[in-house]
Parts: sequence; C-alpha cells; structure tokens
Amino acid sequence: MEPPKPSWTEILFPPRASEYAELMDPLYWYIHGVVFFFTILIFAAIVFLGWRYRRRKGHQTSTAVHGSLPLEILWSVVPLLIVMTMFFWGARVFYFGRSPPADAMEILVTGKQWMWRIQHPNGRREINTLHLPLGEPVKLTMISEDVIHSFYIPAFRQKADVLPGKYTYLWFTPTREGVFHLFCAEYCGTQHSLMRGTVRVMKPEEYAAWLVGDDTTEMAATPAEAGKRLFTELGCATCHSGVRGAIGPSLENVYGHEVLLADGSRVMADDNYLRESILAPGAKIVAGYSNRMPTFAGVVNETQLSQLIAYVKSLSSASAPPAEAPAAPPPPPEAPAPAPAAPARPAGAAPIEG
Ligand code: HEC
Ligand SMILES: [Cu+2]
Repeated sequence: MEPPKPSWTEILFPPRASEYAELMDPLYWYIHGVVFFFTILIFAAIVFLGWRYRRRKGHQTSTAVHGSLPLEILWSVVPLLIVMTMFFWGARVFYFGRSPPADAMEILVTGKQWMWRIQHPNGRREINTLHLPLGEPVKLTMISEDVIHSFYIPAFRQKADVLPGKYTYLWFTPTREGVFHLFCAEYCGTQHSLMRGTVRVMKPEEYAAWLVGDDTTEMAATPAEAGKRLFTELGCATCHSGVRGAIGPSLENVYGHEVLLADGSRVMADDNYLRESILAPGAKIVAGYSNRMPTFAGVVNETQLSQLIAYVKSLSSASAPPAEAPAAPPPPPEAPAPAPAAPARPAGAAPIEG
C-alpha cells in the first residue's frame, strides 16, 4: 500500500480520502481565508487608526458624523454577498453528502456498547474494521442496539449519529488507499473511548478477494438470505404466505412503494416503516387487514431485524431509498384494497376474506 502523500492543505487536517472530503476541504479553507482576511484587516485598521489619530497637543476633536446611507448600504450588502457565497457553496456540498447514488453498495452497520458490527452485501461480517473498495460509492445503513453512538471517519470528513430505533445513513466514495481511523463520536458510556476501529481502503480486486476470504467462519448468508431463514423460523411466513386469504398481506413489492392504511392515509414503505411494522405492528394498520400481528420487539435483535428488512426489500423491485431522497413521483399504490378502507378490527377478529 503506497504511503499517503500529504499536501500542504492537510497540515491541520487528517488525510483526505473521500470524494466528499475533496469537496469539503476547499470550502473549509475558503471560509477560513475570508475570516483570516477580515480579522487581520480589522485589527490592522484599529491599530493604525488608533495611532494615527491619537490625542495630541493642539489638536481639536473632530465633528461628529451622523450616518451615511451609501456607507450603510455598502457595509450591509457586501458582507451579505460574501456570506451568501458560503451558504450556496455549503449547501451544494451538503446536498451532495446527503444524496447517495442509487447504485451505491449497501453495508449494514450496527452500533452497540462498545463495538461496531459491520456486514457486507455478500454476508461477510467484521467488527471494528471496515474494508472498502477504492473508488466505489458505498452507503452505510446504520442502527444502534442500545444508546446513541456516532459513526465518524475523519479522513472522509463524514460523521452521523447512530440511533436506537431509527436508521441513519452515510455515503462516500473512498479516493485513497490506506488505513484510516474510525471513531464513535458520541459519548456512549464508560468504554466509549475504546469504541474505535480502522477503515481499510483497498483496490477493488483486493476487496473482492477479501469478501470471499479464506476466513470462512465469517462467511454467513447474505443479509437477505439470513432474513429469509428468520422469516420462516419466526413464523412470519405463516401469516405472510402471499396467498389470498392469508392473515397478513403479501410482502412482495411493498418496499419502496406507498402503502394504503386502514385510516385512509398512505405511507411510503421505507426501511423505518418496515422496522416499525415488525416492532410495533399496531402503529400503522394496512388497509384490508386487522391488527393481528404480534410485536417482535425483544424477540429479534437489531442485526436480525436488519436482515428481515433486507429480505423484505429483496421481494421488491423498487431499490431507490425513499427516505431522505428528494421527492420522486410516487409509484402507484401496491397495497391490496379489496373494500375501500375497511375499518380495522379489534385484535382477535376473524381475518378478512378468512
Ligand atoms: C399472526 C400473523 C402474523 C405474523 C406471525 C406476522 N405478521 Fe406481519 N402482518 C400481519 C398482519 C395482519 C399485517 C397487517 C396489519 C398491520 O399492518 O399490522 C402485517 C403487516 C406486516 C408488515 C407491513 C406490510 C405492509 O404491507 O406494509 C410487515 C413488513 C410485516 N407484517 C412483517 C412481518 C415479519 C417480518 C414477521 C415475522 C418476524 C411478521 N410480519 C409476522 C400478520 C402477521
Ligand atoms: Cu459509541
């Protein structure tokens, strides 16, 4: 692995190793440049004018000046224009950092006191290390099993909170091979400072070889395959058999589509909707079905939950992440609605069409 070549702009910063970092650093230097320039200008003016117009014998106090409209406009408009350049430049970088490309490789991250568990698309898992292919966009889907953590890779200039009960995301394209730091950046208990790891950016061929590495004990099923197995083991399949008259709705083509609910409203089936459907099934009842699904909170852990969701996603042809992405025209609703918005029945009621 070639040693990183630090450039002068990295003197104060960690190495710069992602596309986002390449965009972020010039912005940072620009803002600092403006700040330094005006700080020096203002202090120099204070010192110079203080000296130039100091009190001396035989000098009169000057007459007071009361306002000058052109001057007021000048010193309002010029700073406004300057800070607006920061705003628009900053907004561009921000939106870039929040819009993962649709073909980004998805890696699952679970935070837990005090470790990072990571699972790659082919099922390979690792703890406190993150292997990445050079030059390929990667999206992290992150969740915590306990308290709030924060996933932070300084060399990528990327950080996001990892929350219990809600997925958060990060995406980046590594641009430099090497080994970089990974930190938890949110105080999360006594061993928070030990919750760190390494990011290893390798050539795509090396990454591919690592993925199917000799360490076969690490080779599990893919998240979706593991989820499929759980789906049978936990009895989801009995109610979600996909046949007409089943107790639960078919889960095919649910993810990424709008679901019609019993109260007549619609909801986009994204990761967090699926999560809620499994942990709190009564929160949103699918139209035409009753609240008969038991909660699986406490039955499945976060990793298993992510796997179940990966399986449900694999049943859908929609792949674009609906969450956080700018609003796209909604696809036609997929939810079966035999009778328009049949009222939800109390638990234990006979299944509709049963
Ligand atoms: C006892 C039957 C039953 C079992 C077991 C069951 N479900 Fe359900 N499920 C339902 C019913 C009924 C609904 C629709 C009512 C509602 O939204 O709560 C539903 C809704 C859902 C939804 C929302 C579907 C949509 O169209 O938006 C998902 C996702 C889901 N279940 C996943 C699972 C998973 C995963 C498991 C296993 C861990 C599971 N279910 C186990 C009966 C069941
Ligand atoms: Cu932590």
